[in-house]
Amino acid sequence: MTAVRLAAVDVGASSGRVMLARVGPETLELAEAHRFRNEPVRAAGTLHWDVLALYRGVLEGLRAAGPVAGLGIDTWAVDYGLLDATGALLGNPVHYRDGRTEGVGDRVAEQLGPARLYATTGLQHLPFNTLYQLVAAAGTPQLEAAHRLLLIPDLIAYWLSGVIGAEVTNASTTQLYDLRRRAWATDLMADAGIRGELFPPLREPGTRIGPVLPTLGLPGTPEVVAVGSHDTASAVVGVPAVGEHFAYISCGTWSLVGVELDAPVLTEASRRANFTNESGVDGTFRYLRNVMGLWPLQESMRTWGTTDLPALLREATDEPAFRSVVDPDDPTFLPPGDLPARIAEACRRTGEPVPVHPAATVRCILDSLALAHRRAVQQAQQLSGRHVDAVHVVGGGARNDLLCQLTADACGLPVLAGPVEATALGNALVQARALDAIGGGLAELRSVLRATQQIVRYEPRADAAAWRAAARRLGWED
Ligand code: ADP
Ligand code: LRH
Repeated sequence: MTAVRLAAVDVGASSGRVMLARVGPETLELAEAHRFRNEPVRAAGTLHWDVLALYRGVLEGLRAAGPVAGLGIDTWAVDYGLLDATGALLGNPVHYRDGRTEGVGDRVAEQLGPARLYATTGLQHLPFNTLYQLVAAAGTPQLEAAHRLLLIPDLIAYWLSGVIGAEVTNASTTQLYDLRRRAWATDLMADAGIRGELFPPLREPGTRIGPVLPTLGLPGTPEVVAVGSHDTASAVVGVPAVGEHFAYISCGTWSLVGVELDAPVLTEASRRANFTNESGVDGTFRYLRNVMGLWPLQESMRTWGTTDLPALLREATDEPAFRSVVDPDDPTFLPPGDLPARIAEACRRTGEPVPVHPAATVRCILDSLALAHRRAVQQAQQLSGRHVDAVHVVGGGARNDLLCQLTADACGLPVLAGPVEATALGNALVQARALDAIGGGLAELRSVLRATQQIVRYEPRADAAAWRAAARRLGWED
């Protein structure tokens, strides 16, 4: 087997990138061909993804990457574009942070039965699950006219290859996918008033989709490969863990905190704790909870008009610990806007000291996020019975020294930070395997990661009592 050149297209909520990878049994090299901002646009009161700007970024990146044997696409989950009968895009995809789903999720879950929903889909209740977005869009001319619904990575794959399909790891985030039958949950769709024929045939990660359309004029004729097209699925492939006793935090705009399992956990306790069972590569399950992640920090920086994150983090490191803590998953933090004001308001509501300057707000965000990481790591273990002895942090958050140390302290476990581009690496590894440039299961793919990628270890400092006390302030521990 010789190493192949591949392009990994990874579009996150804050930025998109096309990474050029060289992958073989002992080779895993990654270089950034192109990075572009992902800037949502509010128009006529609705928050949209600028999907054509993203597609342009993808094309520019593929041109910059040069000839490759394959390319794979992953993006954030749940959102979709609608196509008419000729394959034309109907309108701009709506952003999951748009307000259209307000109140819809609770009502629909009640109607369909929360226990039935969980038993069928295994999914946590998030207000923006595709199911709820589609119910919110019911009756709109756009949805009425739609012939097909494509999740965002499948939409980009369609534009590149002309082939329509729905990759399973991302389909499993819609709350319209039956995780045990590994098929669309057509009964649920019917009961929710959603047309089943909108949904294209499913395809497994690690299968070939087809060659890039020659009319695009891209270098070579790369094969478009279905990877874990949900970015978190690719990120978890890219976790350089040994064995199974590890937790992961895919830490970027969101923190996705959990364990990798061979079977879903569908107990009532798991449902009540709002843990999700998303389908992973090689038949695994991502048993995790969405934690608000670095979004409050990103959005605070936007409010302050600053881009100098390293300076802010240096100042936050010198701030006193645990002065103010909030629940990062407070639903008021979900929509875009003035996050520093909302954090101050949450502190006022709960009797915490109100942070008075940006460094104090940043420290509050990071202490609170580390506490939420602690809670999710503990609960993932309790609910799944899987004991963990280390926490892997991957994604942009792995560059945040303060957060990694606080997470190690909060969890009382070593944190292994990196790779930052785990998602692109997981994407490239699955492509390489589909193109026969590398063999083996997830354990073998991860051993290539460990041999080639830089990982930083943070040991927990002995202040367990202080973390317990802080968790008590949020009512999370007795
Ligand atoms: P997503 O895929 O959701 O867009 P990423 O994995 O790219 O997110 O992570 C983005 C986050 O990484 C930013 O919100 C920021 O907090 C963090 N980050 C990026 N660069 C740095 C840095 N130099 N130091 C610390 N954190 C960083
Ligand atoms: C992370 C992510 C996450 C989803 C959210 C919508 O980028 O895919 O796994 O819950 O976006």
